[in-house]
Amino acid sequence: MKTFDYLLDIRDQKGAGFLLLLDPDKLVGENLGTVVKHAQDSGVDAFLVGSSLMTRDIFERSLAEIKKYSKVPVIIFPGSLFQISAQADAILFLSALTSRNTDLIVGNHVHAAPLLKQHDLEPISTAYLLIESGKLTTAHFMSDSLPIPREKAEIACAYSLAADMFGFQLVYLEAGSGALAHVPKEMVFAVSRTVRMPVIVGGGIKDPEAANELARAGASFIVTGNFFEKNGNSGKLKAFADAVHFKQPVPTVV
Ligand code: 1GP
Repeated sequence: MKTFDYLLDIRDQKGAGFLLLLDPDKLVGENLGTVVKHAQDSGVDAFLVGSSLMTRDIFERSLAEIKKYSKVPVIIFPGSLFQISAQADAILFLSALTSRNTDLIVGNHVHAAPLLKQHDLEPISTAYLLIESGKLTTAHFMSDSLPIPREKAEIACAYSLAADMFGFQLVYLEAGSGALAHVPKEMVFAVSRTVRMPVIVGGGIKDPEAANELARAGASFIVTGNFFEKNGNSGKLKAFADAVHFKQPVPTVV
């Protein structure tokens, strides 16, 4: 089964999917096997692996370790062309539509595409939209984005509609890792009613209540990372997963 189809199934069954971002740079010194197993047991539906800025040459090694223990898909969330690997199940083929750097809209993709084909790595075409979130995040800075103002849902809708018309598979509303404020639920609601494609929301989601609100507003997938990189918070993974999986299973009639 394609990873994208798996993700759609999860969304349909559970209301929304819970994706955990593993940034290899931030997990130095951690036992990745333990992290992965605990996340799976807590209800994480897939792992995203990547970083807006990697300062160590540990991408392949980290990915191998994550793949070794993961029973759910491992999807590259690339911060650069250096984050491509045959070891993953899929890659978010990101076009940073809010960027002012054409290489990040379509440019690096020309270099990447033949490699993805050679590796038989499933690309999931993703319109990546940076949303204003209270401070300049690494994602905003590195993607050279002019972020969409948080109260201007209509701009996010228009971008998403254009992305839908181009045929993107996903739209990612990104507040940036460690954002002060996550994407507003009103924007998630508006975008998810405007386009048919699934909406991913990430950045600055710090409690299960916010995750639940965003999922109920229409996010198909919720991404968190930063919160669980901090000591002592991994025990809250299950509460997040349960909050994202808001749809109750339909009882079987006997
Ligand atoms: C970043 O959306 C992700 O792309 C995760 O953000 O680290 O703030 O949870 P956080």
